[in-house]
Amino acid sequence: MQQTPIRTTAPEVLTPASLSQDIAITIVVPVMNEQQNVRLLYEKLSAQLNLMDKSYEVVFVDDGSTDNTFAELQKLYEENSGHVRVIRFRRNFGKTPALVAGFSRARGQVVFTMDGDLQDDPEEISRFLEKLDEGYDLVTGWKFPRLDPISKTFPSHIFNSLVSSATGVHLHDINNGFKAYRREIIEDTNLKLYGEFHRFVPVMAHWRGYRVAEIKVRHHPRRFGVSKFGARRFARGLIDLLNVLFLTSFLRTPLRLFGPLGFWTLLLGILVDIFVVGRSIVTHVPIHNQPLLFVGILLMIFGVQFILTGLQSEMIRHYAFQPGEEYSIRQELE
Ligand SMILES: Nc1nc2c(ncn2[C@@H]2O[C@H](COP(=O)(O)OP(=O)(O)O)[C@@H](O)[C@H]2O)c(=O)[nH]1
Ligand SMILES: [Mg+2]
Repeated sequence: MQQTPIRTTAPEVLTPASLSQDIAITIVVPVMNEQQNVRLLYEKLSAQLNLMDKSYEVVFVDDGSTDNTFAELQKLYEENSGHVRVIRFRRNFGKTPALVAGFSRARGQVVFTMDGDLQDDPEEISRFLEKLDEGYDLVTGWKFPRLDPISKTFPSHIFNSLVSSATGVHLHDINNGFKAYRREIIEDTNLKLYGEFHRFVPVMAHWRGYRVAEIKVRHHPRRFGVSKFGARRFARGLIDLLNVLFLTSFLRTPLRLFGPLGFWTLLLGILVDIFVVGRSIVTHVPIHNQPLLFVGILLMIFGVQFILTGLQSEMIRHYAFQPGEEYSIRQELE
């Protein structure tokens, strides 16, 4: 891969894996119950990567599969040791932890993530690399046309529009598992991935100043096995969106969110009660006979609570602060 001539800043933390970077590409494949797919996928992947003449490793993360996925992976490992690595979780922990486990072991200069169900096409790998060479740090795939049932594509469309308008990161297919990362991103200890945050990596990476791009990729319908992403995970995605919005905009300055909110609520409460008092002077209706009085009181209490929440959040922020987390360096000339 063509690199910029200027030295890139060394990762802040050197993991043992990053010390032996002699592999061009790592492909991390999270799998859950994909017994019929993993071998075919590996065969396609290795054929493609051999064709491209790149050194590579494929890290499968078996996330508590209850079928024969692990047995299949074990066979693949025995037949292709050196190229295949397998991590097996004790139980199902979710896609994000699986990707994080894969990242922590990846040795490649470029790290791909890819679904294990043969819906992503390994032939697209070279197009991802070309895009990275244009100077991007993260390239994410846009399944086009997407060959999934409407019950998946419709919610996904809504989700993508929501994320796009809420975050300002305009991607068409944020949930796509097929992505390529420059090593720096996966070594960035400030990109904290937990819960179901894997889908928001482009948003968080963009927010830290990484250059994010999208390319259209070919997509295949699922042939074997079943989809695991249904309505429940969609709902979790929405909650996570709110969370990510908060984390990327106000985490570092919580009082800026809660302060104005509290101030305006408090002010509104005060104005409402001033109005109540004024009205009682004019109409001689005692204030305690005016239900609006209590609305005003409630608003004032909420306002004070918001401000206190903001101050408490600032306190947590103060103690949790770590030097270096508020910036992200692209290059250093020294
Ligand atoms: N590690 C892990 N992988 C998962 C989990 N659920 C699904 N996957 C994998 O994520 C990829 C995409 O899942 P899939 O069910 O095809 O989702 P869809 O393409 O959105 O229908 C596949 O490789 C699955 O095996 C999970 O709970 N943990
Ligand atoms: Mg799929």
